[in-house]
Amino acid sequence: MKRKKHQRTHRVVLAGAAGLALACTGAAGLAVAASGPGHGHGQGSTRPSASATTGDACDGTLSYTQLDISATASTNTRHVAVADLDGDGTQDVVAANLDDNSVTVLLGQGDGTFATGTTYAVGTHPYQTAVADFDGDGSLDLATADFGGAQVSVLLNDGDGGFGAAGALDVGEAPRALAAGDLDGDGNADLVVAEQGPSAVRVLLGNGDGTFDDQGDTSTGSQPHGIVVADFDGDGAADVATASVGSDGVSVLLGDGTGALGTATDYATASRLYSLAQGDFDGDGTTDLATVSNGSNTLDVLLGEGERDLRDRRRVHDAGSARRGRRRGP
Ligand SMILES: [Ca+2]
Ligand SMILES: [Ca+2]
Ligand SMILES: [Ca+2]
Ligand SMILES: [Ca+2]
Repeated sequence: MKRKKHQRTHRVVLAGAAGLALACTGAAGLAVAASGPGHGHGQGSTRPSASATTGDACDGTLSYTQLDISATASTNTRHVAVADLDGDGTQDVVAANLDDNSVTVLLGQGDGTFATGTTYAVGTHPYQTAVADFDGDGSLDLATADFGGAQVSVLLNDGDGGFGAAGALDVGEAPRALAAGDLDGDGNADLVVAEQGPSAVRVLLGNGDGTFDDQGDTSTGSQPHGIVVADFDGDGAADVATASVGSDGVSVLLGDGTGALGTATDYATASRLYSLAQGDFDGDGTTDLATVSNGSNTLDVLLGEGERDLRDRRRVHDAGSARRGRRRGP
């Protein structure tokens, strides 16, 4: 296994954090937002907390200042996302409040601090938020996976970082995660939803006006808990990958460019996967995957091979051990 040495490790301890997001925030440098049940779970005191650099660039020279942000009185904020929601060039934060059936939007003020949060009602038990421009007006909108309600809530941006009443889309049971991407290449943002109940991913093709066409379910590994959209085989069409909490593996479903997904190919990993991230981690130009295991406290990195041959390009291998990919389904 190849290992790259890192010059420096930065560690920030956030007790009980379950979600984490990082972003360069212009003059404020790097902002860190974290969330989790450990912050007073069940005591009505959970809130997103944030730290920011005191430097003026994201150059790896970091010092942290703890910012006490009381974003919400609700409990159990499970996920945070970072995006510029009001278009002022400064990154903002949106927190999904699992037990308050709401999201809280914290607008960044450009100096590492955030304005008082504004909370918007969504469906039952929102577990994760995805950010994209669903109505094509140039402002980023929000969608939540409402775990308890078998719904996805969509909140459209008014252009200033404010959001209207949530619209609801019915999906499969126990949606745990969702991601935005353009599955059919029409320029409109689409959604993919990881459904823990049926162990499937649902594709919702965006019409570009904030509405979606439901394309139905495609099976994944057992109980998907994380989901990403990226082009894993390099054919220009968006694909989907999910991380399973129930079957110790990552499923890759190749898109055909029309919004349809092929049969999942599963890759074995450590147990109880809770989240999934994509990126080119080894710099070879192909898309890789990283997933963390709640069961064994490990990080699995799956490096994409990206060959054009169909059989080869379905392969992803585990950076830490021999390839264990196997074809799923009949
Ligand atoms: Ca902003
Ligand atoms: Ca929009
Ligand atoms: Ca689309
Ligand atoms: Ca592809």
